[in-house]
Amino acid sequence: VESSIPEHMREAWRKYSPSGFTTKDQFETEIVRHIETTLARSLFNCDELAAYSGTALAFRDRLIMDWNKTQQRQTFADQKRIYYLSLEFLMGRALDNAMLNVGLKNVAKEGLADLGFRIEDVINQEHDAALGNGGLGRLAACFLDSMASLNYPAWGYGLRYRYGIFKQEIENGYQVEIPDYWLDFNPWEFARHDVTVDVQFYGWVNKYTDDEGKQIVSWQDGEIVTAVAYDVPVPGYGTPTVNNLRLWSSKASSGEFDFSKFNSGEYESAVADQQRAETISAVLYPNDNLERGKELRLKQQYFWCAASLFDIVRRFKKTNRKWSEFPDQVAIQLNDTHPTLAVVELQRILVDKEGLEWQTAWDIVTKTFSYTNHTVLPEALEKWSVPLIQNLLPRHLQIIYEINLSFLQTVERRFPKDRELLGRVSLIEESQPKTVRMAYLAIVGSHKVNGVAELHSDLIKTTIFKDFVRIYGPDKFINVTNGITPRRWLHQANPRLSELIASKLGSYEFLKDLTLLNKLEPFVDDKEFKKEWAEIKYANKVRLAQHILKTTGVSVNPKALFDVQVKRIHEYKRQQLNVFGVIHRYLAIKSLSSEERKKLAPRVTIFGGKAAPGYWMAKTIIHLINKVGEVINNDPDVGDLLKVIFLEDYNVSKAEIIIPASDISEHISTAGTEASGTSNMKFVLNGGLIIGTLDGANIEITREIGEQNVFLFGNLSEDVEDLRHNHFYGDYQVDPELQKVFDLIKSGKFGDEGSFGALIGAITEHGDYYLVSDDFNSYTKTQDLIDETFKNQDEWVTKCITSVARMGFFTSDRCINEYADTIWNIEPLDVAEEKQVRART
Ligand code: OAK
Repeated sequence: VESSIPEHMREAWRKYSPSGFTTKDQFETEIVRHIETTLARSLFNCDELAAYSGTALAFRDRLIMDWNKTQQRQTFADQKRIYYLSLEFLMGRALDNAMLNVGLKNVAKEGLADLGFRIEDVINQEHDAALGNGGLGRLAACFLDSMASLNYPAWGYGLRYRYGIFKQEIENGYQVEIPDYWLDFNPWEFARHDVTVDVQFYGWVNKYTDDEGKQIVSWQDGEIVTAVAYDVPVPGYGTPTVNNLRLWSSKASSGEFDFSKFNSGEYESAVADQQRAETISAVLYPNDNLERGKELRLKQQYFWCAASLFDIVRRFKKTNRKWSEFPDQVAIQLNDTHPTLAVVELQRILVDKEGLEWQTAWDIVTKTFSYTNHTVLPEALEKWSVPLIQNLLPRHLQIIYEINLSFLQTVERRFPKDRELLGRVSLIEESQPKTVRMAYLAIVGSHKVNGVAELHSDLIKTTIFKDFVRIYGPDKFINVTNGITPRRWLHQANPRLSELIASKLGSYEFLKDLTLLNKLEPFVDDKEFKKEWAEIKYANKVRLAQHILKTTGVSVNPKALFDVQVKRIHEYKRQQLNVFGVIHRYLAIKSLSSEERKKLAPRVTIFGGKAAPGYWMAKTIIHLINKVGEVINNDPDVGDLLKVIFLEDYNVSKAEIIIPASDISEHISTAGTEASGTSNMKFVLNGGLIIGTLDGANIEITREIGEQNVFLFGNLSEDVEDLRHNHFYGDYQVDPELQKVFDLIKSGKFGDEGSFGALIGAITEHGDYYLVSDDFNSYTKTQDLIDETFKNQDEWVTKCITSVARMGFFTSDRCINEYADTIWNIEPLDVAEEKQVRART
């Protein structure tokens, strides 16, 4: 329902519309007003949480005014928009980001100090918005930041889960999952109870010919669930643009919901209906790189796709354009295959609702969509059972079959003699039951398909999507190497380093053009600069050491080399290789005399990451790390030479503490398995070096920063297949040093031999799929080289500075500009007039 104030009355609006605080006094007025009125608290009961709430509300008010203007500006500009569809947005905290982006962090800091609070304590009150699992979800969040910072007219569309990713606790060395109920107080969302979409499920399809001889298809009956929009403002850095992230929440439809049930005594069943509707957006599925084919997940996907598409089409229709212009106004990016039903839904809207011819509609659809693949792991590729879709979305299944038919006909015409090809590329897999191959559907429904790092984009072209390259030609398949936002991952997470860099470069302009970092390189010989650089790293390590002491009770030496592996726990990411390496190091220490030990370089090995609740092997790896830590950390022979830490509940806000404190971080996936990795970029940008395999974006990082600045090891992706083959058919022997590690584990030194036996068995008995043994020797040798290199601190710091100076390529701004130019064909909006000079903090 749209309404607008008549022109002659708008003067009053303009006169009274709030202008937002810019000074410390104005900020204090706002925060106190919010604490006393919005929160009904006073100076007698204002704790840090209340101070956080008041500050957040003050900044929210500011953002929402810019948000309103941005939306008006984008509507008037009437340009093409990009819609980023992602089931995950791993946003983390919003307050610090909002303060820095509008350039008022110092104002807030001083204002809060006047009122008796330290800004860090206030910021730490915020609960992370954790609507994602790992890489894919955090990438979506970095992209939103870049799209706003570059003034692209962009919307994110996702689900408003009541429970985000679970909170992890470690009990007796085991992972325990605690629900993440995060919506108690969330000042960053606006419920739009007037923006709703009714979404249909189940029912049946009625096909008939009307009086004029036209084929009519209608999807009837079934049940209706209502989607309610919740809008989250996404501020750009140093720009008036505030874009929108729209998250859908499910509730029982008021049209559908049977209120008479309440009166007729069926109270309980009425409540049950309501709860069933609300269940759709209740919880984020906690799997990373794994798909389990559950009906509720399919419901989530359709619910979100249908609501988003309805919203996008509604906005397009207001412009009164012809349907053929839809792709000139709308670009939709599919973040992996999770939103692929949107392809089918748009075809349904155009054909069934709007009466377009099939082929006309399909041309519009394929010009609108594009698809990003984020993994080659077979267990993560989505395949939905045909009977499941038949029951839940009967009309969509028909449309999928029609898309498939016409696709296979074109393939047959072009490759008439290749019968097997048809079976291989069919959107339907002839399994028991039949399944729909969602990645194939996404390819057929898109004009561009991209991988997320060079190696990964090459791999998808030569392996999982090989046949499609033959069919469509190579130009449809492109690479867009991932990136990260330097605002959160440098300026916010590491303010002192950001400040030091700015002092050398003369401004904070590098945060908007990261290639400017290359101007740091001449300073690698500047003694004073290097000293300050090292001091900042040390201070970050002290801060992490304090966090470790507080959360684990273990005291670590901040002068030791901090070796960090934080990411989801997965066999392909090979935390097991790391922990076996730790045990190997422990054995080495134990074998030395106390004199010899004095020559060793002390090290703290830090792990963090969640295991999917049903992923038993990943949970066993967590258990082993914790048990190994217990033994080593309490062994007096070892002392400071080695500490092993598992940090509970790794998430975005913890990453902001951990990453700036790392000396070496581990990106050690089996070559060919990690599509890109993005934390590798974050660590290097924060002045840490990396040990890694030639996998994902490690390869491009190496190319940019130079081989002498990276510790590479292990087999190459092109050799993986042969090695695996040899494990079964060759004469296979476990690496002898690794065997000693296994012997120690099996001796019961770390307890629980039973379950750890399975970890070992995977390598010794079941083919070592992830090549742990093949890479073990090269890994430990490279770790020794790291120890040697770290002893020469001057050389080490040179490597760090040089690397940071060469990291400009990995900003998500570059990445978004590439998508805009090569896939979306969309321009940023000119905001020069609006642009205000904002004080930087
Ligand atoms: C999650 C669920 C299904 C499919 C893929 C993922 C996922 O998180 N993939 C990760 O995406 C990141 C962003 O592109 C990459 O950096 C990671 O390598 C990849 O594992």
